[in-house]
Amino acid sequence: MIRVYIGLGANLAEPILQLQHAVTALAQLADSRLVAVSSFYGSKPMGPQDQPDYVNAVAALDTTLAAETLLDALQRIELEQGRQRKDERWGPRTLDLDILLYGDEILATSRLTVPHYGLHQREFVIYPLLELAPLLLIPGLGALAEIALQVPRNGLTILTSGLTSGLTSGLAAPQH
Ligand code: ROI
Repeated sequence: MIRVYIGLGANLAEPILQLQHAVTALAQLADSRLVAVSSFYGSKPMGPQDQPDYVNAVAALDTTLAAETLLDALQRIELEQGRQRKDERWGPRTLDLDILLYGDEILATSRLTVPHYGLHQREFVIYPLLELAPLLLIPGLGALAEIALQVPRNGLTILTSGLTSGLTSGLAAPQH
């Protein structure tokens, strides 16, 4: 089993519901076990400011799926929830699912960059991840807690508490 962290984001069409649906879909993924979900956070849009605030969260998943097979599954969930690929860079979206970390692997294929390229700059990724895994080491970047010291919260707020209580069985598992 590989411990994977997935970033969830939405800012259209009832974003909290979008994330809740996505969590349900993640819990049903083949060859995988959903371990924990962070609180849902409200965040200011990164990129163009003329779009609604985002709802963001991070999920921890244990999986035996290969990274690109997992990516296929995540993109299928995005499409099922009405994601439309637009030309506009960094525009609004009904659902974004990003593979942030895939175990301690560093991947650079045409489809996938892991750790996610924006991870260390994005407060809406760093703080939910910190909630799930305060001692996490990011391959090539160092301790998550050290990275967080460099990243202001930028108005990040907690909207709903995490779903970790019902899913904690896996949380005690070692990260590496
Ligand atoms: N901004 C925030 N706050 N949250 C996101 O998930 C997010 N996703 C994106 C861009 C458009 C870069 N901005 C975001 O893809």
